[in-house]
Amino acid sequence: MARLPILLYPDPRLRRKTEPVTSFDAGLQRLIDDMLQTMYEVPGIGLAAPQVNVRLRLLVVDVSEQRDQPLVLINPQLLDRSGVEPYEEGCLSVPGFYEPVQRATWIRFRALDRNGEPFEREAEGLLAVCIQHEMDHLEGKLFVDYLSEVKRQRIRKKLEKLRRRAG
Ligand code: QAP
Ligand code: CO
Repeated sequence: MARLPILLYPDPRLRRKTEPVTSFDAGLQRLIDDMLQTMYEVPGIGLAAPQVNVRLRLLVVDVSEQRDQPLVLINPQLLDRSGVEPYEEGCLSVPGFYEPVQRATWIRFRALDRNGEPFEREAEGLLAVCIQHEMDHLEGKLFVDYLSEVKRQRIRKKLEKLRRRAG
């Protein structure tokens, strides 16, 4: 397994369209394991394929305290949602910044697991928020898009400065 480099906002590759996964081969299994390892090592609670420069509809999450409940969602679809509340969100591609975003507090979704088997599930609280955040990545959307122009620019400028300093 390998830790993958994560693209940082405002990298334009975070905005690209993603394609459905059609092949559940060894390459995909390796990508999933690498994404899980990357998420656990940082550590984070969710990671979507575009963040590691892969244009596929694939994401991993684990919001458990023991870090032992990995969830792999492939070609996910939102079936239903309810309730709206602000939740303080961060993002592995926007390190160091946390801002409240309004999301549904309960969702029902459908996805394929890592073997290509379809499943349906409900989620609430942090898990529901995290899945919606990661599904946004598949559309090239970031949590900073929900913030005011002023806040977004401030975050962008600070991260650009950091990146220049890091080379
Ligand atoms: C998305 O984000 C999320 O700034 C997943 O310096 C986050 O795992 C959804 C992270 C919160 C809902 C609530 C962020 C790690 C991890 C940072 C993450 C950082 C190091 C973010
Ligand atoms: Co994110």
